[in-house]
Amino acid sequence: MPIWNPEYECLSRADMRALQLTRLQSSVSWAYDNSPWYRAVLDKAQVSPRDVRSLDDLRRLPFTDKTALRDSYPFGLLALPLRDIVRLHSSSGTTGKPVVVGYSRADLNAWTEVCARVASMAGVVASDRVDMTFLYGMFTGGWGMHYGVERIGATVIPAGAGSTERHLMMLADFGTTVFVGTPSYAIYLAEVGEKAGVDFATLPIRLGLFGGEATSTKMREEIEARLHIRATDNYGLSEVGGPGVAGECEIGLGRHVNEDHFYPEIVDPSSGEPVPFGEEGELVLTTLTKEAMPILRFRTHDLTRFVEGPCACGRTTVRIEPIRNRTDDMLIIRGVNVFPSQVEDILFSVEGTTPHYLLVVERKSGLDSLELRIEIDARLFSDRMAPLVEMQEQISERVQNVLGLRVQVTLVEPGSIERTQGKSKRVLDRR
Ligand code: DLL
Repeated sequence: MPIWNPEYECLSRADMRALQLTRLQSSVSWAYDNSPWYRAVLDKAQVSPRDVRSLDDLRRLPFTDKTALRDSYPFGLLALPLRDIVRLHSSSGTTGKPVVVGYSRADLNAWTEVCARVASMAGVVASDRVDMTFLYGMFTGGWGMHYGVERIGATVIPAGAGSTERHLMMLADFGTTVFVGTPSYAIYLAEVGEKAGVDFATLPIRLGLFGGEATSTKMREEIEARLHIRATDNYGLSEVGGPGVAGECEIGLGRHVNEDHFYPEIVDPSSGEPVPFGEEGELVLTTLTKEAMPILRFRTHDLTRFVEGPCACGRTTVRIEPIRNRTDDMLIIRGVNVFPSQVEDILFSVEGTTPHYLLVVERKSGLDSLELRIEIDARLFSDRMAPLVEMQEQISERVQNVLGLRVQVTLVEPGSIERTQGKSKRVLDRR
């Protein structure tokens, strides 16, 4: 498959490192000279841009955490005056103030480039018709992928988070070939379509670009089977600009990082020290080209590992494994550490479950309790209780065996767990 920008995506390792160093040096200097926030942070840590003589010197710089972005709300991290900012986005923080991100004209151009790369990597070509189902608005997903896909020359259908019936109508009438959105929404679209009698096998749709949240293997297989498409995954986050940080090529082993724009490190979440290559840790990103809001060593909280060796697709950019967990997703229940994805994998290993579930955590008489609510296949919902009880027992036994945790399993009616057009919420922590 063609590579969007071989000049950068296929650089030799030595040339990439040289480019990264030059860009890192100018990015740190730029932040120091133009962002009073970063000047204060670097002065406090007693490091100056001149101390960055090699890529390893990056470790001498302090981390940036989400609290820095919240504390500097709204414009404290900008390194350009507002008259030079041509776009603002913000992340959908559930508590407190959102994180605000500013872009200069050059930033928008670079963002479009990295989004074009991930779309092209996934297989989007100029003749495609692309249904954008991400929310347009302050969320970075809609606009970022919109411009990326448009740069490739494909036809963008900017329907956004509109009505599902309308998406289905356009899918048929416009001959849409590519879906862009969250995996949760793809499942929902399949569900609504199937109910309305749509036969996806007969529609031209062939490819899905999923991002914004993790996709489990089961979810991915289910989407592929129900929508009759090939699913791909891409990753990004608002703080460093939005989608376009990393994407999946046709080989599918890891996600290529656009490392000429984002310098990735993987560190031990507790010590902050780099982990040996190939071991799991927290992804830390430094922007190498952002003018309006350079970010140094951002703690993403996303857990991943570097993938060894060159990729058969021909790109030489470093790869990371798909992200399943965040450090701050981990629940501690009666002293047991549990990632929601572990529970998800167990649920999905049982015949007859669906991808719709919710983990409810409560504290009852001083003790934590975990309830797993899961929708089951409509065909299993009947007057006969025996198969349901058996299934319930099977799930709780597996959870007990794998996680050493007793949980309450509640099988709920098909359609009773809330559906979303954006990112789904899997955990309800009532403690
Ligand atoms: O979700 C940016 C984005 C939009 C990426 C569209 C891809 C496509 P935020 O709302 O700031 O930005 O959320 C960022 O979402 O730190 C991850 O925890 C999670 N995330 C994003 N993409 C993936 C993915 C956008 N492909 C946070 N796999 C990140 C797993 C993902 N998690």
